[in-house]
Amino acid sequence: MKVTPPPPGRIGARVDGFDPKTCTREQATELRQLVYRHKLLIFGNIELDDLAYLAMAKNFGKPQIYHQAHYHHPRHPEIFVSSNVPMDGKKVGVASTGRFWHSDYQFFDEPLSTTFVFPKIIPEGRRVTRYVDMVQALRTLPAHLRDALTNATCFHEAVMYYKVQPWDIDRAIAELMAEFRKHSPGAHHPAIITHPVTGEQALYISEGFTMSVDGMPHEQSQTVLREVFLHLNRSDLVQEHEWGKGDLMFWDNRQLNHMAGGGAPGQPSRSYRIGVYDGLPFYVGCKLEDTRL
Ligand code: 7UC
Ligand code: FE
Repeated sequence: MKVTPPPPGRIGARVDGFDPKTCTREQATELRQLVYRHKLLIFGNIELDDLAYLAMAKNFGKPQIYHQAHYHHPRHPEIFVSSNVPMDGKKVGVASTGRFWHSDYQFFDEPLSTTFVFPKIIPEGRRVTRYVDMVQALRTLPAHLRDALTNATCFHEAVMYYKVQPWDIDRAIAELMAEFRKHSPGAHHPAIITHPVTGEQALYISEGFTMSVDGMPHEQSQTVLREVFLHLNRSDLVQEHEWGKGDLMFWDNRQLNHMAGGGAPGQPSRSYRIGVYDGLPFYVGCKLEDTRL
């Protein structure tokens, strides 16, 4: 295996020569240490069928089953399908997921620690995923925002990104939102979190899911968040990573916000995500059910 680390101050190591079919728990443990360090790994030259992908992911922890079943692969519920191409003549998964700044499952009490994404049908055009290094974002955060967020918690929810499905026709948006909130009511987390392995602090706020700063008057909370979102869009913080056939992405949700970018709009595209709980608390002080691993 050949690891090419990113230039200093950047995220993302390239890993060549990784064979997912012979991956063991020990090797996965080593690669997890590498992802905590570089925040993102891109494995090159990967060929994987669905079962082998799932078997590999299990070495890294416990695969997640997404809370909405219409995202699931028809035979493997652990595979979250982002696709605009039918499978066996049927709609599969959800088209163009995650095209907004977020950290996966931030809106649950136990967020998703790590994410694999494996593109299966590669769209035409420039294919990138964008990331913001949230450790760097915290280091460069203007002092008045850091002061406002120190010891604060924020509320996160995903209802605004519910993707309307065929069976929702003729139903009121208010009813769809109430139904969504029943099984996914949102979650509160510290605005600044401490990584359980590296001990580094990161800002844990995203434009997609973070709704408010707890206990702050509404106007003030909106102002603080708007300023934080502007900061997170700073061109020196946003990093683009291009991908193509055979690339397998793996990243640490504790330290990154990400935004999916397909190819050109409307191009056929399909990718398979497997979210993996790594068995550690999401942040120091985060409650964890011990049944994970
Ligand atoms: O369809 C999507 O963009 C999915 C998004 C609302 N959630 C992904 C996640 O794991 O947080
Ligand atoms: Fe995502």
